[in-house]
Amino acid sequence: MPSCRSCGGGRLEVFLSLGDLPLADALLRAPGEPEARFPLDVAFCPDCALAQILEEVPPQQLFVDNYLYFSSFSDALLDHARAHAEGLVAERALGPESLVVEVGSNDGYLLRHVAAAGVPVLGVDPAPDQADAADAAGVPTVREFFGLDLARRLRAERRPADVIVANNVMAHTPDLNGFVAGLGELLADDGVATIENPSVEELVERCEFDTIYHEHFSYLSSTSVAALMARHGLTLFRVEAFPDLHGGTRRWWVSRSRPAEESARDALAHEAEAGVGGAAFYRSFGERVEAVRRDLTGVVAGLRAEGARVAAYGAAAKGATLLNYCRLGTGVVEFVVDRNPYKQGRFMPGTHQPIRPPEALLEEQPDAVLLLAWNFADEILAQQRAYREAGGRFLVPIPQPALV
Ligand code: DWN
Ligand code: ZN
Repeated sequence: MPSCRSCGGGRLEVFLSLGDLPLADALLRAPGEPEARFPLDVAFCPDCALAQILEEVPPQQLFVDNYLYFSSFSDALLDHARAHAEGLVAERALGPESLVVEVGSNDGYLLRHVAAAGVPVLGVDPAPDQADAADAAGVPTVREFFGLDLARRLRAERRPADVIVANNVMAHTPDLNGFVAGLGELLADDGVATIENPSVEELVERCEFDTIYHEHFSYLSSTSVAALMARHGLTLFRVEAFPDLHGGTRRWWVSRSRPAEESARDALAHEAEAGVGGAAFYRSFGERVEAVRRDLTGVVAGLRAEGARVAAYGAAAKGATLLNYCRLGTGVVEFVVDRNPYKQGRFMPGTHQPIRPPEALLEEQPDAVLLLAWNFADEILAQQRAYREAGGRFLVPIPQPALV
């Protein structure tokens, strides 16, 4: 059993095994392409409260060789990012003398709003196509993985950062301590870092097991984040909750010098009350996941028995986990649609559904569409009004299967 990737503790307790699954974002160019599978086991560390997977797939294979995720295909996410960028500029009184760095900057979806306010920015992201898109959007991007070494070079070559934004990236980093040490190294003395990731509390409570895949090395809570930061001389001083983003997201604000605010104290007290820092909170999760698999496969089988055609919406990483764990192959779910042109023409990992543009729903008018990107249900259901008015129905899989 490996040691905890945060505290090095040797008491990890596996609470969920999803089997050997393909890489969730490794969309195939052809159905017959060879594809690697890796064990997907999730464990809890009783010493620092970090939930984490045991398998360590090389980040180069996960995020560079064949990575097609672009942040700018969800209006809700773009609105969220713009609001954060504008809020940072105002609250931190940023200007031409400041520097804002985003780690995991993808296609410049957030930093472009900071740059538009006249504030110098720097993106950090090793994914080549996404970095090219960021450069084209006026966001200069360092194409490397972030860690202590890069932080030292950036501080020496440029200047300390007044703000570091890390959205959906800290959980994607196998070397958590190197990542956080890098934050501390790059941050100016009075600087702040904002770290945004889905919350493990909602993941467990809403049975969002499909958000577990090899890209997500850690499943974070305010409790585990506070312990991780303290190890590197940083304080968790503010916690914001976004219950509807990515199935329940937290934004953790950290700094060297700022005292904890009420929101941080409340978040830690709430998690202590809910038991998020203890192993018992996770123990029944596996049974509940199995129940969702049974119910979902039952609903889909029932539809097929009535002669219904079933497709899916969202070639999301979580969609790959769901289709593979529930063994929903092309004989059951015929194809997947997605707005991201980089994903169209590819095939889902493991289950090999072809990925087509959303227009295919009106062309083919399947009876039901499994909503793999359930975290954007409002946006997608509104967008697909014509399909629904023509009688089409969406099957929302999480927290339990529901036809809408
Ligand atoms: O950490 C991560 C989370 C936050 O986002 C990354 N591992 C990558 C990604 O995970 P995901 O692929 O499960 O995320 P999404 O953003 O929920 O995937 C949604 C998919 O649906 C994307 O491929 C884009 C697509 N989409 C669409 O086709 N039409 C999304 C919207 C909103 C739409 O209207
Ligand atoms: Zn630990």
